[in-house]
Amino acid sequence: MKKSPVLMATVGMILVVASQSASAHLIIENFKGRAGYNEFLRLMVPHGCGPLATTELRMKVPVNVPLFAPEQKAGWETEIVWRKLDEPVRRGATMVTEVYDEVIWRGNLPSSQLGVFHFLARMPSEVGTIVPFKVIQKCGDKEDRWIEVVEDGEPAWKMWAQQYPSPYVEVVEAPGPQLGATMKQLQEERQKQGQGAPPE
Ligand SMILES: [Cu+2]
Repeated sequence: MKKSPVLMATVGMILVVASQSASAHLIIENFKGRAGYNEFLRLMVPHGCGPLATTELRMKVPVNVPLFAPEQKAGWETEIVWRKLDEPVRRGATMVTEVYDEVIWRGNLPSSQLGVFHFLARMPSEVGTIVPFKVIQKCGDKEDRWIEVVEDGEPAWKMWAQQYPSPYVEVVEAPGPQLGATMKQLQEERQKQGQGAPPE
């Protein structure tokens, strides 16, 4: 059958729409984190597994993120999974024997709605680092694994050439210390005020 121009145009539009929805992946809002900052980040879940509602999200906490806290999300069960270290490591004044491994959110998110999952994460200090937050999205028995990353040293945009790119942030230069002063300045000020060490 000879295709009419109208039909061709319609087919073209469907392809465009389909590829647009396919590229609305799971992402971290803004894709950016300031070096060394405690950032409040948002995992955006714009769709389910095809038409299926999302019932669980498992997000991996990268090893170079030393501080992490997920929001307690209304209507969702939030679980943190810890990982025991082979050797304890020193973090500030304390010895750490366990680190964050994963956060699991369980609930129900219709495929046509945007889910937003907040969390706090401390950024590494090296500018240009890509910090992936790999996510397994479960929709009942089906799952989509948003875990693909690029090789070290590749530009961040190449993440979008992957079929199931991991949500990520790229570490960008901080405009200055997050608290407006360096740790040394703060320590001096604490001493002046006769304050002890701050709580962890
Ligand atoms: Cu998508």
